[in-house]
Amino acid sequence: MTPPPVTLALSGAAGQIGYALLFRVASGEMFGPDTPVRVRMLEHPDALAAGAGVALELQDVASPLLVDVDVTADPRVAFDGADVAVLVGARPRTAGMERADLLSANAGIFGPQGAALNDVAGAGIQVLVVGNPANTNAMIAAAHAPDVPRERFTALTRLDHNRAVAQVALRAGVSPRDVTRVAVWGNHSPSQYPDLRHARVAGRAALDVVDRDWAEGAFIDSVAQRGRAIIAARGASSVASTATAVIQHSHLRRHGVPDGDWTSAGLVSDGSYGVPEGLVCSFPVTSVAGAWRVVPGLELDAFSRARIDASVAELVAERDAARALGHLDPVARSGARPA
Ligand code: NAX
Repeated sequence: MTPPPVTLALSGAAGQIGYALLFRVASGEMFGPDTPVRVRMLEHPDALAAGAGVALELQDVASPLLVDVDVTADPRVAFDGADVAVLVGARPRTAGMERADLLSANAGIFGPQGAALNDVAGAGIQVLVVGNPANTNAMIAAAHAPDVPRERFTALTRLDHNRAVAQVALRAGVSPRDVTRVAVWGNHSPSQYPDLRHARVAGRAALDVVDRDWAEGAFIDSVAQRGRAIIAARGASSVASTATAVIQHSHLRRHGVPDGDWTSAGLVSDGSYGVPEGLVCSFPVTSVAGAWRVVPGLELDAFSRARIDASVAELVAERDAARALGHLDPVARSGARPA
């Protein structure tokens, strides 16, 4: 029997990541080979024509899974009845822009999008924020959606997780499939902490396979600076690898993480591991019945604690700046959806 269609709302759909993602959605990679999908492309008004062009091309693959595709600049139209919202469209930092300006510009996007999700999205809406600063944008969107459970808002750190797995596999000379229990903690920024303390390589403790100096130095830098390295080499930021990570994030949530392994995702903190409640922080996670769960009970030594605290301090600073600018002011429940 054909499963019911999934409605995907994708912001920034005419951009680079959108273009890399949509055709894979249409071929069934994101929601499964038999699951029909309705695509709602959300774009900036200036990019509606480009979005319409992408929609034409999407029709041209003649995918039997693609029920329909619409393009709009109105979040309330794009998110109406959506099951999954992937929020990619963001304001990039441009020359001379202060951090506060960047936060404000993005709050002006993610606040109203959160409010629209609150009022019109489907009952089971799941939100993945990709546009940077992804963690704080997710926190702002969640703050504007008081009727949507917090755990439905996530920020993408699966790309960082994949980068970490790949570096370990290269170092150890094994397949990425043999590298498990890597964790990425903190902000999706150069302050992040890719952690091998609990990782396994072909069934052995990772730190018995790769040397500790590398794990605490060059490895962390190579993962945390990977985005910059790609921009320097390619002249453009990570696109196809980001689309892959979006697909995997969605797939792992729905179908679960393989036994004995975990992935990483930015979740609204419930205070786990001393991360202040309400921050959107990357944790090692599994998925149970379609809901993310932080991996409990991991021991954190002094090195890990200091690394996590440093990245969390950056998230606190972003939150405080957003709060000072009024972007986290309490929003009344609209009553648009049941509690
Ligand atoms: P592009 O500039 O190619 O595309 C962005 C698209 O967003 C554009 O089509 C633009 O018109 C649209 N947009 C702008 N404002 C909008 C709004 N208010 N509503 C809807 N759409 C809007 O950038 P791309 O390479 O696709 O990257 C997009 C974002 O992903 C950036 O913020 C980037 O920093 C972030 N990334 C996040 C990653 C992660 O792992 N979390 C990794 C890759 C990437 O760097």
